Amino acid sequence: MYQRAIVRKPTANFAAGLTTQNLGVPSFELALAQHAAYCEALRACGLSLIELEGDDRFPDATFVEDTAVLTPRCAVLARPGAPTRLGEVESVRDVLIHHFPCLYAIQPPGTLDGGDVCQADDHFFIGVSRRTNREGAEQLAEILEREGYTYSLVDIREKVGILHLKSGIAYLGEGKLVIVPELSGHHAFRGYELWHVPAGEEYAANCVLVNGRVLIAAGFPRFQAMLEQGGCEVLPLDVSEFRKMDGGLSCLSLRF
Ligand code: CIR
Repeated sequence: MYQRAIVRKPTANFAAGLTTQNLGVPSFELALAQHAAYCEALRACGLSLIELEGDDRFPDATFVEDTAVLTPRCAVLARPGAPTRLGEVESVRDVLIHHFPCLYAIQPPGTLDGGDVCQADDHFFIGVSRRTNREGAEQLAEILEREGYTYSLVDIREKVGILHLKSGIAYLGEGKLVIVPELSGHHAFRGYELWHVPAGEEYAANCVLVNGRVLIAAGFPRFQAMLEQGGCEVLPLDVSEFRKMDGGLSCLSLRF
């Protein structure tokens, strides 16, 4: 069970962050309202929130998940692959040192975005992406092994439209893995019960299981129906403004 989550509201210059989407300029007001609803949903799932101050030097800093990897045994400070995001880690470290006696950090020349790391019980899928380089992925793998976890590396550099590994997969517990068609043939996912995201609804793959409920992006009815028919309690949330900046649901919080 998660007890806490770290979140950070978007700043007024949020639209100056990085994006590969062509969905228009996000509305700051709407992003704030969507973020508030997201925080409320986390609280409804029983989490108490640690809210970091916004910092307009870092317009992407609302996507806090990219700054660390949190596990029940240790935390690892990430080293974001986008140079404009490197400075986001400092304020997250200042929080994590109070909660994780065992705190590691990815070192240069390694880069790693938390969005490339998906925990499935005691196993971790680590994406090698346009943000996470092999060096960073291998550093994380070594740390996780030391802590008694297993891992597999998944190279997504050639996968069109998948910025981070968790843009394309989500673990729902008990061996169930939500997955987009582009990734479903990868050998790392053999042995899992694959829940295929319907064509056209790939964005919804980035969902997150929080204390028995699955937070999903609103507006993906076939995916939502699939989860409900599979017995999940689903909480749809509108994250349209974050999508415009390449962000999904999971990246808006660090849960532990
Ligand atoms: C970026 O490009 O870094 C941000 N605009 C979006 C990051 C989203 N993070 C994630 O999917 N884990």
